[in-house]
Amino acid sequence: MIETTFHEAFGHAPDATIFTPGRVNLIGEHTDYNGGQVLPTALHRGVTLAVSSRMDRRVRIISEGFDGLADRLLSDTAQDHWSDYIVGALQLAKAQGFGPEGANVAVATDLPVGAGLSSSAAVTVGTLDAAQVLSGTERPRRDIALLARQVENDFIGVPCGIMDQMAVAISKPGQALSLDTKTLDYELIDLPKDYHFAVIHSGIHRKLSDGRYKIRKEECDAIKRIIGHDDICLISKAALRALSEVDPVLFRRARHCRVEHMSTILAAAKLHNEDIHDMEAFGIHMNESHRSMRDDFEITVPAIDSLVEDAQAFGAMGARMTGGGFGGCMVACVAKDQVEVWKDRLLRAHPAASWVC
Ligand code: GAF
Repeated sequence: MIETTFHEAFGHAPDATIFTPGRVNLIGEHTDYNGGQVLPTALHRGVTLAVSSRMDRRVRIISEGFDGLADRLLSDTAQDHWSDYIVGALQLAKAQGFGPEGANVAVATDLPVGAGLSSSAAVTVGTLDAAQVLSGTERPRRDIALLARQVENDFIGVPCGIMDQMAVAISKPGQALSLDTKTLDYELIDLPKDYHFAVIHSGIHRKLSDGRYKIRKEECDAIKRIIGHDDICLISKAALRALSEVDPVLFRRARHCRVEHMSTILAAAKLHNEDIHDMEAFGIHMNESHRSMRDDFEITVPAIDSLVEDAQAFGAMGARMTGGGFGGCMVACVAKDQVEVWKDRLLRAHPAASWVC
């Protein structure tokens, strides 16, 4: 129990306990910093924070998943340590006028580490929510998501988009968040009840801060400079053709964004019915998305390609890598009455992989 961990570390009960879900993205990868569409959903698994205020501008954090107690100053800079996400979020909350002077925090998660299921977004959004509870204030969910991204971008130094923070701040398990990342307009769509979106960890751990995500972001920045606007997902056919003559790598990156954005819009429209034909179409979009991530955006790895291929071959409606790439998880859409058989077969064929949910 997180309250017990908190009490043992700090000698008193927490003032608030907050659960924030992780997320899995069903389709729409690397579109969120290019003005495109995404379709994530919250998981039942996530991050729980127990908190109380301090008055001495210190942040003391005990984690059930990491060793020891982190003893930080509220004014600290990032130290490449797991506690940075909490310190950064509390610092920003204070600067925005709703944070405590310091805090005691206990953190626990049942999300696998390094799996690309947005544990860091859950920690930052959860910490900002904790600051709201401690200060008796409430801001719109979009604002909390934007502040959480600011922590990642400016304090941690990861140039991520807005998908993860919006997903964990707004969607609930069983609901997909169909989000336009340019306007932040969104629709919550109930997921079809006869299908399960299975999340399987490849066993390959990755960190967004390891540099490869940043390279893709820099390639997209280069495309933006060439085409003269930020909306790579809306790049015209003519501009795409012109790009293919200038730089074949950037051409493939841009083609991924354009195709992925369109597929995400079309796939979201299919979710409104339980009809098998719609779910077949949804699955085809998932499969195409994986192909595009593998061949054009080049963010998959052979072990995940093989996991995805088998997931498709063993009867999923569709399957794809999910998240920033280079490891982490696969998501597959499977008819509920086939999940057990499908899962046993897939995990037998891929012993390094593990079931998340
Ligand atoms: C990571 C990032 F944090 C998101 O913003 C998004 O770009 C995703 O990778 C790829 O779609 O989760």
